[in-house]
Amino acid sequence: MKPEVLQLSAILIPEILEELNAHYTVHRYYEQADKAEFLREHGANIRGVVTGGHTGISREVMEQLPKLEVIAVNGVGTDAVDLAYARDRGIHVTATVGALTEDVADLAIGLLIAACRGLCTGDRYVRAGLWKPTATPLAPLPLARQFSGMRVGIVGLGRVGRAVATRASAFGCPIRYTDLKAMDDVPYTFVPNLIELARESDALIVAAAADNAQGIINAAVLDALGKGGYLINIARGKLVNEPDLVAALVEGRIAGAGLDVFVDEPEVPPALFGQENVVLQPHRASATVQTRTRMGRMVLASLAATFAGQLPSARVTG
Ligand code: 8YV
Repeated sequence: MKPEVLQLSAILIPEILEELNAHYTVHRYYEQADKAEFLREHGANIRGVVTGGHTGISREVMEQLPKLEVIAVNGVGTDAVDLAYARDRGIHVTATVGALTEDVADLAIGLLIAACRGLCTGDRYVRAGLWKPTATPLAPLPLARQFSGMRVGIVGLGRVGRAVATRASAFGCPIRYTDLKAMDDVPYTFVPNLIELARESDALIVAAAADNAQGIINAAVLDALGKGGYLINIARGKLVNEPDLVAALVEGRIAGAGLDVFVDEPEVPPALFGQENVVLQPHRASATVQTRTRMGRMVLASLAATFAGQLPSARVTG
């Protein structure tokens, strides 16, 4: 009999889905109208869970899956899984560490360039037919802010933070970073204090894990970043105090932002929709065919190893 797997978030690569369906009896939790009833009926048979980094799995659902052996996170962040509880029960939690680093770093730089160069504003301007020889000089597009050479501050110098630093360095940007401690294998300047880092940066890029941090980018940090500063978040929405960020953007206390993640996805603060100084993405940093295929393969490998009685190599639970 095929092992039963509960899928908590969509997988968009057909070949990965085909393989998943070929080897397992897959229940798509997000398609269940009555989730409580579904868990009562099938919870006791579920041996594996596939979920996204942001989606994770609640402890309440885990408690209704007594035979659960593995939670394969199709993402790098495991902050939405209770790892301590999983360890206590001997459930492996795996993540796609390393598979999406380049894409996430690419998007961080893309968002920063889009925000400071006004790419989306320019796109809207052209589409609206406003680019005409007769366009009134009273309402021209404002000049943009140069990206090359910007002082970039990175919050969290893990895999993604380092990949962002490599890219920004190639644009001549001096790099500073903050983390729990200084790293001796990088040529970048360590700034222990986040407010200090913001004060010394033209752009702050949030690339930290969110397991133990919440709301660290608050009004004080944003005011230190200041009127000319940009905030980029490709990590987790909850790392930012969203009301503080919205206020800073609306009041022009920072220059702009590029956001791929939000506190309560897919909810986005409506106040941001009218802000020309913000570039918004629907949590798509890892959403390329190449990366999602790599991630999907890692998820399949984690399930296969677990059900073969082996330790999955991508486990983060030790
Ligand atoms: C993914 C993420 O988009 O890696 C993560 O932790 O949040 C994202 O890169 C998500 O996990 C896709 O399911």
